[in-house]
Amino acid sequence: MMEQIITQASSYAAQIDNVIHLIAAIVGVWLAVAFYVFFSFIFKYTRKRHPKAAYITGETHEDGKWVHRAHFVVIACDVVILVFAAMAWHHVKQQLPPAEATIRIVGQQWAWKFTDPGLDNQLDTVDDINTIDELHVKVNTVYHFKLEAKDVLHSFSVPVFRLKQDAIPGRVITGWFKPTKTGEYDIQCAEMCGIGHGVMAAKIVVETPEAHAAWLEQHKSQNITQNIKTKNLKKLAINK
Ligand SMILES: [Cu+2]
Repeated sequence: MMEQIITQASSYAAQIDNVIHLIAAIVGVWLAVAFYVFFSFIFKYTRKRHPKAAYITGETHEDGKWVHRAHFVVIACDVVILVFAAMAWHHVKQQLPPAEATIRIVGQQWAWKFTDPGLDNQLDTVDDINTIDELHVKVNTVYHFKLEAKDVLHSFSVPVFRLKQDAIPGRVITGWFKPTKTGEYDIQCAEMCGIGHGVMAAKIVVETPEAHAAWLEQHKSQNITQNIKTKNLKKLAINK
């Protein structure tokens, strides 16, 4: 159902959708029951058929049963939802499968900066590739991300991955995702972060290993120069 509305493009998207389906099904049944009772009472207890209203306090054991029984069923439904939600949470947020690549994501007013480890697959080396508002990743690869915020709270959200993670100034938050479908998808900031929040959109390009290798090759020389420049500037600052 959810996949018809929005593509599933990560390894855990289906599990999260299943929790949404479960909640929709349970709530849907209760909605139908509530409407059935509501309308049947409207038709059954018309003024013509029952001119005098009965005053029911709910204090007798017989009356109380109608409240308690419904309560227990609602609690049972809550427990079922909790179990499936906790399983999804554990898989997505508390497990960290071994990384095949690690990227850095920095949110700031009002753009996303991405750092790809480059050809050596190591962050903080000279061949790192920095991009603004455009993230390139390889399909079927487990990525760890190091998420940071430079100024205020942001939230890194990739709807097709069913991924959303707050970025908090002063903290480096590690998470993971595994893209499963090639294509270009939206990245959004999902936390009000100032007047430009609405324009803080970016895109993620999930590509085949060959296309990703070509992208790395295409960007390496340009970024090596940029990084060396930055390093030299840092050195100059230290020497002063
Ligand atoms: Cu924002």
